[in-house]
Amino acid sequence: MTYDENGIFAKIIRKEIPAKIVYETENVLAFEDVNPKAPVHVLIVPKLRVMSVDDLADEHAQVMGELLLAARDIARELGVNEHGYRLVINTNANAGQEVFHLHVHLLAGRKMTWPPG
Ligand code: DGP
Repeated sequence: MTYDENGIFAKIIRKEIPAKIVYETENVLAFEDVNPKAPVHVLIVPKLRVMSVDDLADEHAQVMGELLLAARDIARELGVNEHGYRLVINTNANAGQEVFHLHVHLLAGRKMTWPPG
């Protein structure tokens, strides 16, 4: 599989289709999930053309660090950091990945169960 330049998140990053953007830096974009699974459900994506964690190269370490720090800042901005939140990165078929542009789900606003189904 190769990265799809016309994929949904590539279009959101290029602002070709709308999304409720909650955070943006040079390397990272975050927006509300269209089909939320919790009261707060934000998707945090690197602007890199990377399909999944399995597609990462060592040179992406800096941007992936920025992604995690973005999650920290977004959780604080949305006021969910103290009660808590879950970060999820689905990778390939068994994890249920549907969109092949690497993304972190930030889920919050309700009690979550463990382990995930
Ligand atoms: P995953 O299963 O990890 O690949 O999650 C993909 C998520 O992307 C899923 O929770 C729904 C969300 N999603 C799919 N299409 C769109 C879209 O067009 N806009 C937004 N905001 N989210 C989308």
